[in-house]
Amino acid sequence: MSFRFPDEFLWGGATAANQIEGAHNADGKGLSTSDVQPFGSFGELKQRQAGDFNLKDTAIDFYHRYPDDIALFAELGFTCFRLSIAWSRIFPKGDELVPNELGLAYYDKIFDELEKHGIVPLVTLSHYEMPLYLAQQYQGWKSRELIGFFERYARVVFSRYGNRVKQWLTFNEINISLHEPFTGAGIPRGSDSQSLYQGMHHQLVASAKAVKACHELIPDAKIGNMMLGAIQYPLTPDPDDVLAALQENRDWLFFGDVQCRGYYPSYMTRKFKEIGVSLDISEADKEALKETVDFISFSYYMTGCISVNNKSMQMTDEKMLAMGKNPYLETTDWGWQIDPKGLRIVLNFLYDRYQKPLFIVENGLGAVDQVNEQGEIEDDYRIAYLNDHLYQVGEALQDGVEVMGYTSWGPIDLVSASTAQMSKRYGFIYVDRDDNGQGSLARKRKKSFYWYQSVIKSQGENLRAPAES
Ligand code: BGP
Repeated sequence: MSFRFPDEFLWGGATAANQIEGAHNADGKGLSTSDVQPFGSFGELKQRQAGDFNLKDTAIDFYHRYPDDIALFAELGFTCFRLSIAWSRIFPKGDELVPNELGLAYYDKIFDELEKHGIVPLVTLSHYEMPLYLAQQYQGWKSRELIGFFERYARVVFSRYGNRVKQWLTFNEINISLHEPFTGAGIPRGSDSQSLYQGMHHQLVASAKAVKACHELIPDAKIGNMMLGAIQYPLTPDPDDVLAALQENRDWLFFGDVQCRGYYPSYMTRKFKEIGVSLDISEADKEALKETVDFISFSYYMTGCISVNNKSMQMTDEKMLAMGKNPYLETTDWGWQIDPKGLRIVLNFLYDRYQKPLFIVENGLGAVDQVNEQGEIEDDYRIAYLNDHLYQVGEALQDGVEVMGYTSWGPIDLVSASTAQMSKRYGFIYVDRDDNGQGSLARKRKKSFYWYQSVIKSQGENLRAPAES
């Protein structure tokens, strides 16, 4: 690619506490919602019992191995690392008044280490977990009280780390709770739309309050929202399909609209009426929502199709997030449709809609890797996937879209969120651990490690045009 990404473009990788740290009950940490999801975010919930097995209890032991892992990120050339703080390390139950000092001290060490290597942290306040106690005692975000608990937590971490952390995100994939309410919001599964949207409203208010607190406490910081950016295309030009795709996309854009514009979009008034939802929105809530995010972040893995009348439309072979099949696209081994150009489309689409800087904070290929006889991992498929997506980011930059950076998902192998597997690997760095928890946890550079290193070094100049163009 003759194009060079801007000098200030941030390159890195993204993770979440519960998928890498392990040490699930160390140093005063409380149980989190993730600790009762041993089968992943869409799997059955299981109350903790002595001696039971949960891959995430140790995960990849980042809790203890972070100095070596961060050194590897530095070797890759990362200028940015996305991680999340486990809320239950800071407030083990969630409704305490005083934070857990040992939990706070742990993240001090992480930020020190990143600083040592000149890597800028991008921190998610809540990535698919919260103190379990809040889910059990308050039914999670269904309760308005969580707004105050979350604001207290946010203020504590902003005050503590504000001198070193200048980039923040509020809730990971906030829109996913409409599909799976327990994982991100601790709301009981099977709750009706009224409870779901009320819970989402509480989260949106809490997100805005965190934005306000961040602006107050760290004036030179930027804080963004985070959405799962899976755009839906109409399967055919039938206006019914086009309208259905518009409406389907509004299910996730609704969150962005509130977080970027500061008020509910008018199309939700009709929708709420039609589905019989009547929200409790106070004047104070409306005022709070006016504090909008500085930038928009999103994850990008796949796109889907929508059709109303076309009976021949098939669904992807994905148990959790099945989408309408697009005849032009291939899928990953986990049934996610691979659509590099869709990333350029989403970037342009969001920029046209909001005119705010965008940050791609997740993208990557979950695949089974084989260690060959020479002990190497030749993950050319991952290189191809990432090359094609990053190439489209370059195209979007040339379209004039403001893109702050790109953090690929899981730069080091980690436990998958949806299926809680180690075998669904995303990393440039291999971790010797299998789905049963067997393995030495040793780290090893894959072929993609050297590839990503060279992409960062060349500021994207060595990305190759996709084969078909
Ligand atoms: C996103 C989540 C991540 C992550 C990723 C990949 O939805 O924010 O936590 O895990 O998807 O999904 P999976 O791990 O299920 O392959």
